[in-house]
Amino acid sequence: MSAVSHLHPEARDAELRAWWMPFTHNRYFKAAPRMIASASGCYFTMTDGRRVFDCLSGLWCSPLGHSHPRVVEAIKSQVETLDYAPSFQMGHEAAFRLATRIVSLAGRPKDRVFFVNSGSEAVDTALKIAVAYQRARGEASRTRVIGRERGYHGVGMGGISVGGMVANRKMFAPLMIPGVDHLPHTYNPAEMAFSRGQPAWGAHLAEALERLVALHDASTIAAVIVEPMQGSTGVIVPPKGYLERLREICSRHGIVLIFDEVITGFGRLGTPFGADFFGVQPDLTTFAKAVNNAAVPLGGVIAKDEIYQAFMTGPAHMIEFFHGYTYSAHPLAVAAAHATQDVLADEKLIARAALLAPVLEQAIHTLRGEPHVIDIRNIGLAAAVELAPIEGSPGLRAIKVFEQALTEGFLVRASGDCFAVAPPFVSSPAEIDAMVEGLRRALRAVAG
Ligand code: PXG
Repeated sequence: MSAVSHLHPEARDAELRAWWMPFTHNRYFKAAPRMIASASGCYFTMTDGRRVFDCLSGLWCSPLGHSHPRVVEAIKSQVETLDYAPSFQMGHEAAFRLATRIVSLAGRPKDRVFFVNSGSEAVDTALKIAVAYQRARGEASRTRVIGRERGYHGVGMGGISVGGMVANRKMFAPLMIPGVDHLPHTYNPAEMAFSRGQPAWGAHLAEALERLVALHDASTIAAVIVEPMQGSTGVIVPPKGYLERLREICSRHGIVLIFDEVITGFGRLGTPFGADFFGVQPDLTTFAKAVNNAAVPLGGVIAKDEIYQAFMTGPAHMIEFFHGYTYSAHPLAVAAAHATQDVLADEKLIARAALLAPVLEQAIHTLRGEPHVIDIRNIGLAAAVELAPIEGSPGLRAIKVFEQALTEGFLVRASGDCFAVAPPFVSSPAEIDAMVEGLRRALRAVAG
């Protein structure tokens, strides 16, 4: 029980009414609010004092755990020195250093970084770069962008257009960018249920891109955007050979390949980026979340040097790309990112995520056979458990498991009839085992 829920219902309603919460069942939540008071390491503390293990690293964004002392210190000292600096025709040194660090971690030292403040902004920025790049290189007819069913690319107008989650799209059709098409998703439970890591079946699904090229003609297609691993929709892992095939088709037809690495960037798969894990390099990479442990909003796009160079024409005093945000490369976000990158490197946390991945895989697959579990998927330090829906009430089973797990002391993320976990890189194997046992108890408690 939170402090707010101790109030008389009318007082509680007044207290809670003004905030229209994002991606939330507002009325359901406000009837029984779940309030977080503080966070430290892998645990949240609720307003009633209960400690809850953070099974999803926030919303996939806090791999170091919360309030890491080095991140806290970096932000404190930055706000005292330079709280804000305009990034339009001015700069601050730490932002340049951060861009250099990011391209070096990505193993793409010649490439460039455009800073934004969220995953959604990173996606819309990447789509704009792709379309403008095609025009700059004399391919102005390439305006079409291709996403994928079940994809999540944030909530900007571009992101929902290429996104493939129906609920996020259906209300907003008139606002979407025209000329978008979608690849089929790669999930086929009959072929891949309970796979560990990448499913062996499904590389041929990338051929759907050839069909879209045949349908629309390559001369109309600017870019393809995919998450290397589809996170939000419930850890849908690309089949072996699938991303390689997409890469090959894009290269052959002059299509920009965008990897949306908002979840997979900075270590979630046990490698710096998803591109490293799968051995496939995109032309543009979006990132956000773990870049600075989410202590201050920050995102960005890594662009191949060749793409950047296509913009660098015309007189040197002219702006080359008419795009940017008031808070691009915000000093506090950048300071938090340097500290996060220091900790990831000094404590070898990406390697630690790789070491924990088999611990999670082993543990999570022991949930096979628990009530209503119809699939379990995992890759790197991420996993999802798919539940059979309650007839007539899709999504309700996962909400019940989510609530029960919270009672057991574990905060998971429910989406549809699936719940996902992606624990902090600083978790111990014992904490991962305890998390899975907590989930087992929750599954059993809500069975029936
Ligand atoms: N791209 C991808 C691949 C994402 O996962 C975004 C873009 C948008 O990022 P912002 O910062 O604008 O929210 C995301 C965000 C979930 C969950 O439950 C996933 C996200 C956000 C919140 C919840 O899986 N991903």
